Amino acid sequence: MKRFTALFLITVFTMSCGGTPEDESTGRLASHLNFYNWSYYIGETTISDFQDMTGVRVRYDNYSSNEEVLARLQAGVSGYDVVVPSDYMVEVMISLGLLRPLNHDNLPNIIHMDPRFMGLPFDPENRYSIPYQWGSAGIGVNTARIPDFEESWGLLWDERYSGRISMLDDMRSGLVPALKLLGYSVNTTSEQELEEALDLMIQQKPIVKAYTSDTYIDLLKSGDVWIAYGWSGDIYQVARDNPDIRFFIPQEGTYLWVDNMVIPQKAPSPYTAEVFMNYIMDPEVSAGITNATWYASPNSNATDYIRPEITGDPSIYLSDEILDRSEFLQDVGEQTRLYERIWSRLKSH
Ligand code: N2P
Repeated sequence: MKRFTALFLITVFTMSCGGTPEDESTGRLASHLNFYNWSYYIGETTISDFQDMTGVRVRYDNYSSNEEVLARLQAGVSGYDVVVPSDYMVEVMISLGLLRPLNHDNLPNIIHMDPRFMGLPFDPENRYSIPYQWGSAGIGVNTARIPDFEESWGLLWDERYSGRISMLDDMRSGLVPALKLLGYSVNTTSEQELEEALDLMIQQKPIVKAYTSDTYIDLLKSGDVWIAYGWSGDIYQVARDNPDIRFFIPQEGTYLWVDNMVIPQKAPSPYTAEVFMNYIMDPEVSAGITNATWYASPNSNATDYIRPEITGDPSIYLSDEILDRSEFLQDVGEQTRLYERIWSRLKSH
């Protein structure tokens, strides 16, 4: 009897902490899944449908930069089952041993994926990562306030719009407009080039209202910001309700990214995480995400379920030609320190 009570107490205790554990051998899913994703990056019913289908409760939490996720994983935060880093960050995380290899037997929906987004250099065999969504960076403009402008990164430096400009807030994407204006690569490791980019950013700082990678959506909506450097889908999400908002890719070129689902090495429920990843690769589920976020889907079979104004928009579904000549961010290895220093000098200036 005593033994029974003890067992009962242990069970109740475990359930209240982390819920029931998964068991891959019997196919039993965990009672909870912790999903850590970019903000404004999910379909309307993506999570609730998964919960209804499986009975797994999803704890959903958001971030707005790759460096934020990396810092958490490096600090040993072990609660996440699925996170969604971009290309270069997958490479960084693999090299630091922070990710867990995937069991492809649990991912049969992989057949739906667009081959152009599989086997990319940061994870050539998709051992650790499966693409989630992709897109570009550019500028959102409130054309009611600024009817005429040149499609250049230079718009972000136009003093007439002082206090109405917002910039992405991380050391890699944050430097892209300055590097592109100067004609340099977004992956430069030249100290000289980065110093020049920093000078430009310092010159711009007094007219910038905010460095932010998530609140610019609200700032554009409210009219506090008229020119936002941001990611394609985020700006399209504002434009959907306000036709005065326009997104463009500056003529100097930009960077593209693919964000990818990965399982951290210390994930509490890696099998349930794979079941979730497989669910996301279902064409209709992936289309549901694109229809809400206006980011492109890396799932070939999702196209039929995506609204035609999205698949037909050349600034969202970029042509192969633009894809070929655009840069992706890459892991710059040791030189990451240089970027960290440049970025913190900008912030403390
Ligand atoms: C969604 C952000 C898209 C991620 N808010 C950029 N990699």
